[in-house]
Amino acid sequence: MKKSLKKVLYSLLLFSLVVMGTDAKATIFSGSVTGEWDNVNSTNSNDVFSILNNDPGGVAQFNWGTGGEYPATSFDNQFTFDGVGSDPGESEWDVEEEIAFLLGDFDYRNGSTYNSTGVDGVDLNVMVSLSSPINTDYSFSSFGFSITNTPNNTGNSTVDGDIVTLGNNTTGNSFTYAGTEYTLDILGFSQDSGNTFTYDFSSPEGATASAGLYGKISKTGGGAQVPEPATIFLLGSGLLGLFGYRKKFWKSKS
Ligand SMILES: [Ca+2]
Ligand SMILES: [Ca+2]
Ligand SMILES: [Ca+2]
Repeated sequence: MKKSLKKVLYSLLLFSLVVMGTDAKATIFSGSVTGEWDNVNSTNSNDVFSILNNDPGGVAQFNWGTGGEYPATSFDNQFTFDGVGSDPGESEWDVEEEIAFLLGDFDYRNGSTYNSTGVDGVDLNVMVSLSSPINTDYSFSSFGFSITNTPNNTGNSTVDGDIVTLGNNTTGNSFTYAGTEYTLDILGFSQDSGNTFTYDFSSPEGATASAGLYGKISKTGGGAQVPEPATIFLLGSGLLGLFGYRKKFWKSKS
């Protein structure tokens, strides 16, 4: 009886060690991102806006309105996006699947403006270039940014602040590597280095609010559930502990 239990424990331990040794490593992806503003949603013929897409070497910029309304801000409204690894000498992103990573830095300068009442949104096209494990460019479809311009009538720049919302109907974009289909999903904005995400945030009148835009690469459809090495290690050490305990127990009894 004791021997057979020992045998079972030994085989379980051996099995866990073998599985641990052959466990498929998660793929590590690296590359760079550039962004481009596109497709302004403007519903008023008096609207004033412009796009300057210069992310490789600079930033992609979308401006709207004419500054000067309140509280004495001379500047207009501005979105900028600066993709990770988009500029010469800038480090690329480097991440395993299923882990959130920074796509780029987004700034929202909220001017107090005229001539922008009908500017309701703009699209951000995110181009992700993979440099490893494959060298390919993927152009991902547009992610819609909605703009809520609130009236400036309280005199409080925070209460009067305007809101930017990332369309939460953004669908993931797929690519294939080594016969496996992966999806890049946009997780949203984060203002705490990726700990929490939100689809919207506001910028007070006359101020600039910044956030990171984060994404995640996952196997499409979840893929096969491979146990994490850490889980197997715990299982292995648990068995070791159990085996050690049994050994000690038998010893003291004999
Ligand atoms: Ca750039
Ligand atoms: Ca404003
Ligand atoms: Ca406002």
